[in-house]
Amino acid sequence: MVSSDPLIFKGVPGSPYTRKMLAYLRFRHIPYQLLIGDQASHMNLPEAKVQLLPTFYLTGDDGELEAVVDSTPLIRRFESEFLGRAAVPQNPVLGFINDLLEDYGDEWLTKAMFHYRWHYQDDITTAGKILPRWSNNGVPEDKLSELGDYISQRQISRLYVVGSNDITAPVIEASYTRFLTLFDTLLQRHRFVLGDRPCSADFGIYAQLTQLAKFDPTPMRLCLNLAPRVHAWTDIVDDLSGQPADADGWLDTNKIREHLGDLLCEVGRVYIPALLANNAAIDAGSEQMETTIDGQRWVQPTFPYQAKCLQSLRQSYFSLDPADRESVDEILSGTGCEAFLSS
Ligand SMILES: N[C@@H](CCC(=O)N[C@@H](CS)C(=O)NCC(=O)O)C(=O)O
Repeated sequence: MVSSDPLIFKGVPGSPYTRKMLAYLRFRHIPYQLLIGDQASHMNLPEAKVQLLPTFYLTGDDGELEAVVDSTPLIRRFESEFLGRAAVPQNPVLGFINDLLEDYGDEWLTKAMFHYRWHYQDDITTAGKILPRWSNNGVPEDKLSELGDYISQRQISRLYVVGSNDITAPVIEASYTRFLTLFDTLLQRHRFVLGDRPCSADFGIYAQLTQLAKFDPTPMRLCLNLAPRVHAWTDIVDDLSGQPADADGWLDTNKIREHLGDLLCEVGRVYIPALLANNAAIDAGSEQMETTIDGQRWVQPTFPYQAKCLQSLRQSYFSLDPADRESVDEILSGTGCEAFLSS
């Protein structure tokens, strides 16, 4: 029988969301056991309805072990189940900004991650070589190379799912390089997104950077050239277990605009328009969204999960009291993010 203490989960190093949870658990001092790749398949564990990495095996209300996925709600669950060293700020205004930026990392930066990995030959070759080894490192060489070809073909054929294609490539790439530069500047002001202690948005952004800045050759080169500080930051966030979580580490709400204005403008420039267009296409019953992002054409299949992201962002906004909502309005004003309320 598998016990839920330490937390048991399945993942691989090439899965950004696995890395997000690992770094989060380390910072929170929550004990865990990570089943890497195929280790989980020998353990008679339950299967999740949607098979994603990471998958956590947690004790449900009925006392039975259940498979749970989705890093963002999992983090909220662990925030209430484990006390101390919080990564979701209690201040509601910071909390909303954290939600928004965590989603940007999870849902937008991941487009760059998937795009670079499976668009350029150099990156395809590296990923095809290493990804199968991350899951099955003991397997003979010929099987690994077969598996590498299989994974590469499968992932290349799914590039369209995240909206990476020849039309959108320039938008994704320009957005990644802008992000690198502005994040580099942000890190010169404070160590993290919401000041001098990490929040879940840091772990979301870091997660994509474990691949973009540290593994896939093309985006890694860009990061080393444009923003070596971001490359180094990714190593630092890997293991923050030895770092303090001082109560005064959080940013003052009146400093949010100054510290995060450029990042919020980037989110408003690309991610919010994508969320709104996706939502409108789903509402219209369409399976395809076609819109303009950053002045250029964007075409991709609709993504129902991201309609949920928009909905939960709106819920998080409407659960604020009027004064906090006003503060959020002031912070978002003119960044493009304020459009998240429009249909
Ligand atoms: N929203 C989920 C996303 C998880 C996700 O997309 N995981 C990827 C790996 S990084 C996955 O399992 N994709 C399905 C596949 O590769 O078959 C989360 O935050 O955990």
